[in-house]
Amino acid sequence: MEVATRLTWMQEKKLQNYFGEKQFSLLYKASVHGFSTDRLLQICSNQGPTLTVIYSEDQIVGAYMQKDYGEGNYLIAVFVFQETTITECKVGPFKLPMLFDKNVDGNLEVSIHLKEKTMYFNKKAMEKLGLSQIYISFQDCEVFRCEDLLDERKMSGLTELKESLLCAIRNYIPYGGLVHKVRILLLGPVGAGKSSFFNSVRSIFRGHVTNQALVGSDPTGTSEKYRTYFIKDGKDNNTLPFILCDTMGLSEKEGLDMDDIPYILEGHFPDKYQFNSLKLRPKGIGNHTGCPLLKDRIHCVAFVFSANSVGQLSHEMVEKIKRIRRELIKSDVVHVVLLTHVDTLDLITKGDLIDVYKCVPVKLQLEAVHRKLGFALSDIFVVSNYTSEWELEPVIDVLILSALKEMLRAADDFLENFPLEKTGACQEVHEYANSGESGDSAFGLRHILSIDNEHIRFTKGTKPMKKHKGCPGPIVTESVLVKQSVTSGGPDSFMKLPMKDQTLNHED
Ligand SMILES: Nc1nc2c(ncn2[C@@H]2O[C@H](COP(=O)(O)OP(=O)(O)O)[C@@H](O)[C@H]2O)c(=O)[nH]1
Ligand SMILES: [Mg+2]
Repeated sequence: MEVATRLTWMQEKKLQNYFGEKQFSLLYKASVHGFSTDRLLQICSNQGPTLTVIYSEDQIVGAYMQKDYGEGNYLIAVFVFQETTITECKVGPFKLPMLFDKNVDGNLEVSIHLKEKTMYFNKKAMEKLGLSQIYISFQDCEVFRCEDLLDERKMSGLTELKESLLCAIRNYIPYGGLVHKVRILLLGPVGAGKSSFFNSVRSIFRGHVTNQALVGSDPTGTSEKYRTYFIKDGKDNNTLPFILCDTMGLSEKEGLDMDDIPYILEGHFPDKYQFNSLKLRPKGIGNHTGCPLLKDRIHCVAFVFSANSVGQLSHEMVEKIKRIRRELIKSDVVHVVLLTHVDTLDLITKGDLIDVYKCVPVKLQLEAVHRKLGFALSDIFVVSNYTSEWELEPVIDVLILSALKEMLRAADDFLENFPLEKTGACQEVHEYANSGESGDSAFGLRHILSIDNEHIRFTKGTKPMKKHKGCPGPIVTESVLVKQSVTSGGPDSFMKLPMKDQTLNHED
């Protein structure tokens, strides 16, 4: 049976951080292994640094030993832990096992008598530690092995995990090859860390910390532009199979206009589109990209919230987010949540990021998001963005890459369920071809020579299609427009219709 500590998560964390970001493994517990010094020394020798914790009625006291019991004379850090405060005083130097020697009363500043369940402090130590008596009686005593949270073994495990995530993301092919790159929309309150997330992803694939997107520059977020970011893999020209779309932040009064959201989702806004706070959004296509294709639309939405403020989202903001969620559910867009700023939560250190979902303050925030906004716990991913670091850290990279991988999965779910007929592709091509529209018809489909289930043949020199009547309307898949192949093709340029199980060789 596993022996459990009496320390609460918060107490353990506080001690871990206090003694230099250590991880504790419980070695000995007097109430289980016996109140015997011999037994304690037998179990706890040759274990490296240890922390001894004594539980009295109303406080926790103890000793941190930086060296092994078997070694020479050393100083010991004795501490008293009351409520949230740790008071420490150094005692010694002496041989560490002497701490448990009953016969040294008066010779040492502090000693622990297991059999009698008492701990002794001389007057000086008592005063330094703010205690009111020289003897404390206790109920239990525990000894922990203390290891660095991020030791070499863990670091090499993290590096391996990072490499496998990088490999999975680089080799990702969107579902059915329906598009070449999936578009992930980052949506969330001003200051949540959307732009920082893009910068962090870019940094990881660049191999060093970089900042392309402007971060935290405009607290109102009102002058922001819509940005669609391609990300290069390393320094070569290959771009990765996803595009991060960074929006103006949501806010109670100003910020992103809710009416813009369907346009963003359908892919009407070009890169650098200036959000129009005057609501002069032109009807139809106007300023927006002519006719969005399946590749232009959003395939996954990542809501971004800061872990240290998600609990305080206003009622208006919560309602806004719920409205957007309803819109997404209506249009079958799969969405996830990114919880940023996790590094700023109380007691969380870099080492905790290894097992971040087990940390109590993180769990509390996950539950708050779930309760307040209704997102499933399994759809919430925790990250710490690169904001002040100079160098990449595998532990941060792994969190960001894991979240990104989940977003690609979500995009695949969307593509898998996206009804092909909804793209309007096959139907429209047939309709136009059969309607006999000629001259400057919207798509110049008079240039189609023939259509079968797999190919559309065009006459030489067909112009790229510019306009689509009725836009914004049904989305046309990328293959129908075939800009490049039509203009540069031979007498009978042809392209494949977008069958779900086919991979289209089309350059963006
Ligand atoms: N400590 C910490 N700061 C962050 C994190 N993400 C963003 N920030 C900071 O939060 C502020 C707002 O970030 P920004 O990316 O501009 O938010 P946006 O408005 O959602 O694009 C900036 O000062 C960032 O440096 C994070 O994960 N941890
Ligand atoms: Mg931003």
